Amino acid sequence: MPILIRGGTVVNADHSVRADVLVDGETIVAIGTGLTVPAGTEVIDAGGCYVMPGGIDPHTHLDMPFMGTSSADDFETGTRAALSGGTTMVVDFCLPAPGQSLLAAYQEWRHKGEKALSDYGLHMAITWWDKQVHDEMETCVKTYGINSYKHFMAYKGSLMVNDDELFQAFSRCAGLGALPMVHAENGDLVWQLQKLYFERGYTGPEGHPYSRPPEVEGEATNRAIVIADMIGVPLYVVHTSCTQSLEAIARARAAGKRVYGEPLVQYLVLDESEYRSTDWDHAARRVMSPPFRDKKHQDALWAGLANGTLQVVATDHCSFTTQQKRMGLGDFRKIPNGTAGLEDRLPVLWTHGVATGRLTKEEFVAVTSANIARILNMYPKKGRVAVGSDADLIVWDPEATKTITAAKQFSAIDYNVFEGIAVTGLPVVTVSRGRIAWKDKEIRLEPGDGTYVPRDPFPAAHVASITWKEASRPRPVGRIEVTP
Ligand code: DUC
Ligand code: ZN
Ligand code: ZN
Ligand code: ZN
Repeated sequence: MPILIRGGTVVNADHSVRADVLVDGETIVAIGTGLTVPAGTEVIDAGGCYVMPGGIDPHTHLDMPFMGTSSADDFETGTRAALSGGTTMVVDFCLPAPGQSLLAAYQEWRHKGEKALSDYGLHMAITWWDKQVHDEMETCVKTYGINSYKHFMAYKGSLMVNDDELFQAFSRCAGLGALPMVHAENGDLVWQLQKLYFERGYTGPEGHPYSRPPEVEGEATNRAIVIADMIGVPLYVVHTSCTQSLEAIARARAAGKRVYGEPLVQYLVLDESEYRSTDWDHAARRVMSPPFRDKKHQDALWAGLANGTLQVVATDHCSFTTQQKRMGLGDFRKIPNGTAGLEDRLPVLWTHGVATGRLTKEEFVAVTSANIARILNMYPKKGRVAVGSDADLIVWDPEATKTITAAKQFSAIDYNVFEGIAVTGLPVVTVSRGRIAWKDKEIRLEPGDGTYVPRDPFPAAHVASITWKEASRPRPVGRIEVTP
């Protein structure tokens, strides 16, 4: 059934305008005033509201085997939570098991994704390097529509890759037009610090942030940037949490490198003091990597978003129940790492960003949707309210309020790290590919309604590597013949 969203202000990343939006089938077919609408059109009153592109969360781990368990939200509960909070697409990570073919991992994640209510895409993680990985990356890019590859510089002994492997994988990305991404923490240092603090008796969650200080993130971010620059490939730094990492990204961008940074909404509002709670469960529920930081880092992250050094606000949604977190009782190194945020990302960011004047509503659209759609090469199909774009839309009431509580959430876990936070600004209607997904505080879509979104290679990856080879970098002078 066609849908007319009437009387609202359409907000895109570049400008806002009072207009109605007509949706027919899966796409937006008209924007303007006095539109002629087909018989049987469902009319949604958006008076006093903003009509924005649905949120895209490019960093989720749904149903992911990790640290001896599996994340609690799967593609069903995760995308339901997402839609209720105004996010209409997630991009999750295929994580091949040790020795598993990338192609098999892709099939496995597509199978998990069959339960999705919303659209989804996939990145691929590279957790070791060999000829098979090299060869299979081509099929992933050209046939499966995966144009982004995640590398863990931490999790020594399981997911971590070293500089040799980063160099080879980044080079392969450059050749295929794919975007390398990094989890930037120096995994050797983390390993040593974990051992040190554990042996000193810091066995509870308070040991977690001590073992992963901002310096280890800053070092790894800078190292990944240098490696990407040697190859001339763009780089996306996931979960940027601290000034050290932000500064490395800012330096790179000032030098003309295409480096992108992604703070999480958790880092913008929650801080390290959470780990000093005397309630073990409270602290353990907030254990994720990188950890929440001292408050002083937050102003820098907000500034980075406003000035464009950082482009995307994500969640790294990787939820574990309290029961799962208790796997780490007596040893913080065994607490499954991860926090949830899919449901709350937009309202929390609006409340702490737009309502406080740190971000404009257009910047809000940029960092929640449009920028990542561009970076992952799916713009303007996604990330924009425009004729011909997918009808992934939110009707956003900037005056609507609620207090976040686990008692009312869609996520499968039994707590919420934002518990008790009052938010102002909520999606009253979410439209996903032309269907009403969320209205009157009810989810209207079913598992399986979501569609996999393949993505074409990233043109800038090719351009950057060619430019590097041809021109931009001083090349070694010719070989010098030495004669006796
Ligand atoms: N960090 C987390 O906290 N969870 C999932 C993986 C990661 O890098
Ligand atoms: Zn299947
Ligand atoms: Zn990570
Ligand atoms: Zn992650």
